[in-house]
Amino acid sequence: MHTTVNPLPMLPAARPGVMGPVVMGIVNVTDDSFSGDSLNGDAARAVARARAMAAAGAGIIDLGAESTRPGAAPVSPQQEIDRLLPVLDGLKDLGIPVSVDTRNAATMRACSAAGAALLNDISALEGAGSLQAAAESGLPVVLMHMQGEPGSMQQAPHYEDVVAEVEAYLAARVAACAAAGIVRERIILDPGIGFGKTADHNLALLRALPRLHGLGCPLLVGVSRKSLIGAVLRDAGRDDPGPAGRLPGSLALAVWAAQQGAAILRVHDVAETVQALTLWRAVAAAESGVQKS
Ligand code: 7PJ
Repeated sequence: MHTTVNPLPMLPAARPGVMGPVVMGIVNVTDDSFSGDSLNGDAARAVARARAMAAAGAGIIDLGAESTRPGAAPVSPQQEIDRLLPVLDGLKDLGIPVSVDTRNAATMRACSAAGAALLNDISALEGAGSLQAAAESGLPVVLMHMQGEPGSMQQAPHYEDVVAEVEAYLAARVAACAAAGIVRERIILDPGIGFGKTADHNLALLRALPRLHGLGCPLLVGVSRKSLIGAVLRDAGRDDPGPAGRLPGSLALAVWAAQQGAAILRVHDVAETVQALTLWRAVAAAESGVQKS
């Protein structure tokens, strides 16, 4: 008998009757020098946060141990692995897939062996050995566009045509994956909002999501609390409340991305995003109100 295995079981296509994007909850596992807790304490907190997000309606958890903020302390693959494995272990029975946000081949290998269900790479598997590690894992992958490197990418982002260039880059990475044995059916693409982009670049990409669907893969969009929101507010003569105050803007962009067909939304505020999407879904699925006879 021939059985078809869905290579992306966490996506909407695998959830009959449920429309709209899956919410991916962001869990950062970092040394918290403020609290001074041990690594074990951090892992326990990360596990608790992931469980709360799953209970609030997240469909995927994205675990990351490397900060990509400018000026952030570099993390070695071994440190990354040491932070991630206890959390993956603590989430074995979570019931929803756990993704790992990493640029390192060694971390991909260790985490896939430890139960990760998805590899999320902001460098689109360009790192040394990453294509091979991802191919060997058999896991689905997220390929994200970034111009430059995290430490300096916001200094002078430049494109002649941001949408065409992001589209061409992602197409080239899909081809590189195919050559390495990662089939298109296992690939999720991401325009990389905020990664080497001005506010105008980011807005153009958010408008172009339908065009990016032409690449033939589901799209992941990450806008949650990003500086794009602050930049747009300042342009409109409003104050930027800073990351912790950007929830309303994050929700507006999440609903926009949902309407444009995004498959996964990567967010910090799971319960709030699930509420916004529930209302978006109700309107999108509503009957016309015209009496059928
Ligand atoms: C993204 C990410 C994103 C994907 C981060 C932040 C920065 N991975 N990792 N897409 N952003 N795929 O959350 O502000 O947009 S870290």
